[in-house]
Amino acid sequence: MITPAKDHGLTPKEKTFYQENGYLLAKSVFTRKEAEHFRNETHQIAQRLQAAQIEGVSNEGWGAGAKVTDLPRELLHCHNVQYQSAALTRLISDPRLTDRAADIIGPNIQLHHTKMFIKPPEKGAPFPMHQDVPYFPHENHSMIAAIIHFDDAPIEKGCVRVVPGSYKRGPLEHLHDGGHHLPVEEYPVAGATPCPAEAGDVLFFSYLTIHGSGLNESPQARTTLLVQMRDPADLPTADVHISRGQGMILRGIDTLANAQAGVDSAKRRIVAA
Ligand SMILES: O=C(O)CCC(=O)C(=O)O
Repeated sequence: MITPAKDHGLTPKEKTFYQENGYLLAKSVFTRKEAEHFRNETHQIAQRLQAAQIEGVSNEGWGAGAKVTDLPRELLHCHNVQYQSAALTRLISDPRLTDRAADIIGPNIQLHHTKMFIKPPEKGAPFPMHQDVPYFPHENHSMIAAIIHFDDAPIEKGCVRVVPGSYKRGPLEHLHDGGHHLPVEEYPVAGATPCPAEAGDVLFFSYLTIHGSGLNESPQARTTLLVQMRDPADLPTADVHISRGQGMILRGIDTLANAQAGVDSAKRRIVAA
């Protein structure tokens, strides 16, 4: 029998699944009504940015997406949406999200970045299979993504796909053309395990888990917010992917905030800069 979690953490069964597979689809973390509210917030952000002709909001996704499909591709995208919507600021520190993340990372959770993706109907861009580690490597590999689904993401909408257990292989060599990705012949998107999700579900996975997603071929948009989080004591090993808001504590405390000058705090300044 599964013992229900007392807070918003994972059940023992979910923890075991994550440890074995390096990913977990947590069901109904948020209600459908809440998801609809967040969906409206993200679509309004996209509309405002497009109206203001902000460059890069609408794009073809990764260049390497062309290796996955010959069809037209489009992605609406924006980093760090917590600077654009108070509702989304509250969402990323919601205990229903962070308590679950804490059962994977540990009690203290630090934001790396957020990014919203709207995969438009019929041409929502695919992501070739990859690990996230080449984008922002860290010493202890505590980094995880939580993809919060704001609408249903069945297979035909280009839901996220994973290679179960792949995080145990550690960082892999990637190709670096049009996004860091794995060879598409060896790692076809269609060959990976689909994680179809419903509005309000959250998909957690390690930055070492091989993942990607297919084209949205359906008549409806797929809308998600990806929250990338780490243990604050886990330091970056490269001065890359620095963005506004990085370092915000979403749960617990920053265990290195009071570190005296030294190797750790000096390295951390790379991130905080
Ligand atoms: O949202 C998706 O379909 C995949 C996103 C992804 O793989 C990434 O941002 O690293």
